Amino acid sequence: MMSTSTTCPSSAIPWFPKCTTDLDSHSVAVLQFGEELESEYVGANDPEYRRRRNEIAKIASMYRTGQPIPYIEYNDNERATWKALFCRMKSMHEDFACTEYQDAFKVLEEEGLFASDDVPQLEDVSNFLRSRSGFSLRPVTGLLTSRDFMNSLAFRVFYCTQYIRHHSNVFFTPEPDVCHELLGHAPMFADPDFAQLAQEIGLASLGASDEDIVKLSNIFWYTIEFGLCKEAGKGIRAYGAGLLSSFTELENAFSDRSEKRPFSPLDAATLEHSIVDINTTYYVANSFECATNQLREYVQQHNNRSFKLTYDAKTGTVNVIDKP
Ligand code: NLE
Ligand code: FE2
Repeated sequence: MMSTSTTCPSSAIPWFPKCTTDLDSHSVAVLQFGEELESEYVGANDPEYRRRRNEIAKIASMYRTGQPIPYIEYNDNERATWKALFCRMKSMHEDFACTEYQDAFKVLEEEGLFASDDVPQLEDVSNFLRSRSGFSLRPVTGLLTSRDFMNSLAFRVFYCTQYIRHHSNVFFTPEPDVCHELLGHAPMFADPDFAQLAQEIGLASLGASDEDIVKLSNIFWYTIEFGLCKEAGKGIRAYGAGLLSSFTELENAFSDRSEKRPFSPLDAATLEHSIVDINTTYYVANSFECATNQLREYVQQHNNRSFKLTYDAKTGTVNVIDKP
């Protein structure tokens, strides 16, 4: 997932976006198993599925900041995949999802944005999130570099795929797809404390060294993507999107087969993981606020940038301040 286009001599600061329109030049997906569909999971041998994915990806590749996200008319097959996963996950969320997730999910249902019979539209969900936490969604064709993906979070922009997983593997896919973005990520971005945690990871990634990007993307992985948290009276709950959108992953996290550790950014930063298999280790945060403070401290001590940044929430821009 590492970027090659933005690598540069260790003394130079890698280019980074200063505002959301800057994202337009850096939202080109890099392929892993995305468009090439090499993985057994992602419909490699289904030409109709490949055609459809490319069709949807093309829409995302033409997207520019400020435009509404084009609606996709999902077909019967795609809607059936959504419905199967939606119903299965919904039955698990009451026992395993954190309260913030459940609360936002309820509102999404009440507002008619989430229902089992059709795939929600990114544009509608993006508008909902903007009104809740200032986060908005932006369509993307597939996996980006870790750097580009995390950079956008600094501006409260979250890249979302719009294609849907292959119907042969509904309950686990190694790739992000629209089900993962919506069932996993979207409800969490409605919560202000969670939104803050995600933005802090983004801000730390701006102009970071390649080495620090790897560490931050591991932290992202073990929090936003696969994080667990403690809840008073309820024990451990899931807040990571890869758990909330996958029956197989969620079941694994709450079984004895996986290790649970207290969240430590320093530890998570160097813990490797496979991107095609379920995880063997998960980190449990005390709260989003606590995780954000831990992250700030980690960044201060370990992120070796030669400059400081401030974020202006009113204009959505970052200002670079040279370190004294
Ligand atoms: N394994 C997740 C799912 O099936 O929804 C997707 C993870 C994407 C990082
Ligand atoms: Fe994700």
